Amino acid sequence: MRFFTAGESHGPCLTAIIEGLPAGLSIDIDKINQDLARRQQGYGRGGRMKIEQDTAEVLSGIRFGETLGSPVTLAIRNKDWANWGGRMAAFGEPEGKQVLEARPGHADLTGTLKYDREDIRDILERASARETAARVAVGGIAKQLLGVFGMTIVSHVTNIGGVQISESVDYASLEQRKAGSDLSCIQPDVEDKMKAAIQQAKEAGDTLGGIFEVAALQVIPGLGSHVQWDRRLDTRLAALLMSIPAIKGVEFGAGFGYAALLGSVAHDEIFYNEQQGYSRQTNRAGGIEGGMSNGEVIVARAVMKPIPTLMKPLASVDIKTKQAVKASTERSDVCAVTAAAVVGEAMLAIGLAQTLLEQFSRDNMADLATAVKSYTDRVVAK
Ligand code: FMN
Repeated sequence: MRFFTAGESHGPCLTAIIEGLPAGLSIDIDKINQDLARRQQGYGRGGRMKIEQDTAEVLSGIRFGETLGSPVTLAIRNKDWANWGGRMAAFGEPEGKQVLEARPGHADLTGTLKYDREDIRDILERASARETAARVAVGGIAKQLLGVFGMTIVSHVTNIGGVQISESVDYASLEQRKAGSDLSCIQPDVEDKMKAAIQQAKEAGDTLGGIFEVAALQVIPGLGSHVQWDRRLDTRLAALLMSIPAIKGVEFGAGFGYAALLGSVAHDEIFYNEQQGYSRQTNRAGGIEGGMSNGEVIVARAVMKPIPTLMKPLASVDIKTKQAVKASTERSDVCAVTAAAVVGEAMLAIGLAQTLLEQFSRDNMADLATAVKSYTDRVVAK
């Protein structure tokens, strides 16, 4: 399963083309739209999210609620296009003020030089994380494929600006625990502190980052492989999570915490009984050993840097005059870790769906289900 996204932040729409989905997968568009709505939420978001009401439109590949095996095209219209049509027109004379003050931490300066543009807008429109709405739509389809095989994806925010949760999580009840939270945080008292930190940053014209955790439950064991570097499941999932704008680190299971552990306490001991088969009492590996899912919950965390657009801008240079200036201020989020977590869910779902489809490559859902069942009957029932 391959996918591409296209579209500028203030262009007419975002599009995604997904190729390689089996025919006969039932698609519930409402579920995709629910994820799109979740990506728009989170305390600390900017004004743009109040304008948009993202919904996915199907342009190809789905008929009467089922995939056809042909490429699926999804489109998400940008409501803000109504205000930007002139400035973002495909043809005609340039309209509107050029952006010339490169923002530190964004794609502005390097992108403008590399692509030989005069207006930073030519770069920022695509570098903007508005693009991640298209990925969430693709992830919505990947989640529905995984759902056929009992796999589910959840996420929550564990740290904002250094304010960290202290409780450990039972992933099966995660959704209930974070219900009603504006930040996807399971601890209301910690969430209050996170909100206060965001508010304080906002008042100071500053921004914040943080950490989110994504988990995949009921994963079929043996997805991925130890035999080649690029077939390792952790290789793929790390790359997909790192591809989210502003994500600067990814870890699985105990992750960077392994540095402080002895081998005798780092690894998950293996047990066996006839009813349950193989089992473990701990999951420090985060569900992946030897580049393969081991049947435990897959747990990954990603750290997001603070948003680069600051209302109290940093020092920069005007790319035309080369004079010292303050960086540009585009309408912007103060903190978007909660939204990034929804994108993280999508990327995790996409990686697992891609691996599943590579491993059990079939053109239709009936054949895929038969292949997966014959495999799981052998591997899981042992
Ligand atoms: N950066 C901004 O400057 N303003 C924003 O409003 C903004 N919102 C974001 C929302 C989400 C969900 C995500 C994942 C990122 C957001 N970012 C925002 C981060 C930038 O897109 C990102 O820092 C930029 O593209 C440069 O890429 P890099 O940080 O990976 O180097």
